[in-house]
Amino acid sequence: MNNFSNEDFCKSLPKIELHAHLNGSLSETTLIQLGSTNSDIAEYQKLKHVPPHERTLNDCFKIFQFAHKVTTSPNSVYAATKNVIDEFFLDNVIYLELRTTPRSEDGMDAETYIESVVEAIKDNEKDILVKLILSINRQHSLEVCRQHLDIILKMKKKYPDIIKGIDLSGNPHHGRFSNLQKLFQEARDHGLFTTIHCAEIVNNDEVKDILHFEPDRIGHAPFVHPRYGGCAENWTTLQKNKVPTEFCLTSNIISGTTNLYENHHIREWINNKLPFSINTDDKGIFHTNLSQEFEYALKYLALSPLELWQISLDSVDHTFATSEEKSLLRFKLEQWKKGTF
Ligand code: 6MZ
Repeated sequence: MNNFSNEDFCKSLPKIELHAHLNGSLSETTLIQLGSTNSDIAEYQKLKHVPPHERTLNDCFKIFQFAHKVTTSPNSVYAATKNVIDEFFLDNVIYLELRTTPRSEDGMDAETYIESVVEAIKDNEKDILVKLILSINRQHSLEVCRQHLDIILKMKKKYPDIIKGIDLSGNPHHGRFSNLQKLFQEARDHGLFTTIHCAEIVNNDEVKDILHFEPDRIGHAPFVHPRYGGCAENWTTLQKNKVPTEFCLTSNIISGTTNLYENHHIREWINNKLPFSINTDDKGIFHTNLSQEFEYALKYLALSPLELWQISLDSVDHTFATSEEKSLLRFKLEQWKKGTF
């Protein structure tokens, strides 16, 4: 193998990012460019500096408003999206599935919001393939979720090559998947892939509903395995369904769902040979990037460089890309491997 340091290896490895929320991914440079005040920037980045035992998942959800304050016009949403894509490209991410929640602001309705994100994706000229997942926020009323789904379906018809999936996210202390399941089924019937944030708190009844729905992917899943407060029945279902899980190591550490990288629940997936990908979640809020997340996996989970390459390759299977696009991504990874190992 080339004489890479761990850091250089993880940076150079072509990577697949499947779980990145647009407004949580804004960098300090972007916040400054979009006119954030110094105190708002400090608030947006504050989690990093709060001692672990004093952070909660609820604290994280207060932080997004500081990004939302500056992404209130079509131009700022466009610029934010463009910067996020460029930053992932510079981190050698070759495929990015960005997700975001439709939002209405004065002078920008939810359709215009989505159009602005799509425009930035269409204008991307860098060598990174970008797709969009639209999020339903579980904190919203059923009526708002319904309205958002109608807009999402309309936009998906207009941009079928870009808008690929629908996500359920937001504060897990609010809302229930069972109340929204029909909407997700409708989205699926219209050809959208589904990914659901799952078990960010201990909630075995909801996890059961999510796993029986058999989404294309689930996000995080810290409290599914019995060792972490999940129940045996759900773990058995997951082992049977083999739904790919999107892991976000640093996000779980900073939001307090995991205490140490070494103890991360990803181990159960590795030990049981279950499918997964490694992702950033909110690289701005959690001060990370995908190379760093891979480096943590190398360091704390005792994975080898070749195993990290294999994770990148396997992640291609879990993308919402077309089979031609997947072939191209696999080709890039194989080429890189030939020149590296
Ligand atoms: C659940 C999350 C999240 O949509 O405005 N979001 N939902 N769990 C997480 N892990 C900590 N991280 C982000 O990006 C910000 C929104 O994404 C969801 C939240 O609803 C947040 O408001 P967008 O681009």
